[in-house]
Amino acid sequence: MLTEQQLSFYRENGYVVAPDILTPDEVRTLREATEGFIEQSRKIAVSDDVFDVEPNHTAEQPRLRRLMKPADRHPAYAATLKNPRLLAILQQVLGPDVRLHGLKLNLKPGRGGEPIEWHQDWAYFPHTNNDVAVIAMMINDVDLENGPTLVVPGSHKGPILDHHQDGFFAGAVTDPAAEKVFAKAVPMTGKAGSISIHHARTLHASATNNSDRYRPLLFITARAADAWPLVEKVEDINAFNKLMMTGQPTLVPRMEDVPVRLPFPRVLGPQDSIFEKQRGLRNSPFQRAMA
Ligand SMILES: O=C(O)CCC(=O)C(=O)O
Repeated sequence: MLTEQQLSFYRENGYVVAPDILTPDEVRTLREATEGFIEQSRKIAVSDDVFDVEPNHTAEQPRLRRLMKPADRHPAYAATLKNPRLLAILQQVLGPDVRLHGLKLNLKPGRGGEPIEWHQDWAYFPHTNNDVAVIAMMINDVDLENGPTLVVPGSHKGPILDHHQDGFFAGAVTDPAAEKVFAKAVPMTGKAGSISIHHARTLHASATNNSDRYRPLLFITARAADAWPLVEKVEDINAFNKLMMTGQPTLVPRMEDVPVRLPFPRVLGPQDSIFEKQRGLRNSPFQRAMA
């Protein structure tokens, strides 16, 4: 569970890091599973439905940046969705009734693992109310060298910035005026077994991995059961209700006065990956810093 202090820090700043949430055994199982998938990715040359790899990925030097649908690939990842400590924390943050939005594993290989550009998750998936949050589980230590997630404190209370370029959703902030805001960012670092939580409206990015270590982070995105998605189509209510992690579903969305800018039109196909989508960004503070 989060302490009162951690919870109020989260509410005020839109993020918090909490140490020692996963047990050493849980961390070991997640790490072994993850190392296994890095090994397996040697067999593929380009990204497919399971492995999303960097352009310079090879069998000799595997550069796996995301494992798709991790809960379907290994029981260690699926188990995190039922972990009682994580569920209790989600209830503290989102209320008693919590629905999964998604689980993803971002790996960020060492020696130049790609940055993720500044964005707000809410720009991808706005809901009818503010109770949407992301837990990141640190499977290895995350430090300043290996590409921690960076967050702008308090930005969850601000506007949704423009994420469009040339009339298409670009998946990253394109407003040049936002750069003075990025300068206020802080890194979310911690030992393996720690978690970070950020609000879906919090402005965040992640830096290049300059270490020689992988930086795997397993992300649970979750929402209050009454936070209704404005983009994801709910066509089958039974399937939608199977996403309940704890508590009761509802047919009564809770409406709040939230800022929304829809992520349309989208670029479809392989470009729909956050990495490929963001690659087309003309005004990237990270690419400028590396040039
Ligand atoms: O990998 C990270 O540090 C951040 C990931 C992220 O923001 C995302 O995948 O939306």
